[in-house]
Amino acid sequence: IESERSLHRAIEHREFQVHYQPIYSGGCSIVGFEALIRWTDPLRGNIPPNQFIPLAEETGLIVQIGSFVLHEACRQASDWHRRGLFRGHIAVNVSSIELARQDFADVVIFTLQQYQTPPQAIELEVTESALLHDFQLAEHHLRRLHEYGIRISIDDFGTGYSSLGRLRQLTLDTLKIDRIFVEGVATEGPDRTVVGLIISMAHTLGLEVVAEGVETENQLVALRALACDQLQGFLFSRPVPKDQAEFLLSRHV
Ligand code: G
Ligand code: G
Ligand code: MN
Ligand code: NA
Repeated sequence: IESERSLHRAIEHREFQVHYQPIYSGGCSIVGFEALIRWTDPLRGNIPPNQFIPLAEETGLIVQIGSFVLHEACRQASDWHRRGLFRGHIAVNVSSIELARQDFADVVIFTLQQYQTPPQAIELEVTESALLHDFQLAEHHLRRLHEYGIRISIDDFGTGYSSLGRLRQLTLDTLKIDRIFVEGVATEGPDRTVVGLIISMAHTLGLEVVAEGVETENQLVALRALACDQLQGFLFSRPVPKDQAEFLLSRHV
């Protein structure tokens, strides 16, 4: 468990870095990347997000951390677009704390403008539980951001409990199926059934589906058979630093 002090220091000393995990189409070309924060403490080395994101949320420091990740993602997306290296999107995780702020949508749009980032080059990942707190405000932000052209996805889908009625109210592009369901998709049983149902439902609503946590060839085969649109997981690549992401792009485009 981290202290608030060490988090403050890490922000001041710029100990955070953004890594990028590729997201592939069914045909195995890279359609997006998920931006994931990494903290390297000079003495203790790598500290996983699970060990500091909860504290960052409790202390409100997640607002600064989230802002850092969004700036990096916008800068990177603009750079890749300008260089003609990549025309897909970078997905950024949004915490419930950020989404609950009155100025959230304004700040996001302002950041894109600052880097002249094409709106469709950024996706915001929101969990079902982040929507629960103040659904009205969250819906308002997401509608505005979507109208601006930013992509919106529901992260860890299936683990929270958003009603279908509420999901329909949101302007979304993508559902990301939580890896807990993807784990069991290769064998016949409830997980495969659930994944199949999520995909049919998403397609009925006009949404694309990303399977997260794809680790085996058998899972990939099963997901293709269920018409899953996009795939992400260690089978393809771990989250990697920018230079390695560019290497993956040069191999795949
Ligand atoms: O990268 P890793 O799988 O270790 O991430 C663990 C958890 O931390 C995941 O739930 C992921 O969504 C979260 N996380 C990683 N980067 C960010 C970030 O930039 N912002 C927020 N809010 N959560 C993040
Ligand atoms: O909650 P969220 O979906 O944002 O979590 C993203 C996290 O999932 C990242 O920290 C990433 O390291 C992790 N992740 C990505 N692919 C895989 C995978 O194939 N298996 C496992 N176990 N974790 C993964
Ligand atoms: Mn995510
Ligand atoms: Na997820």
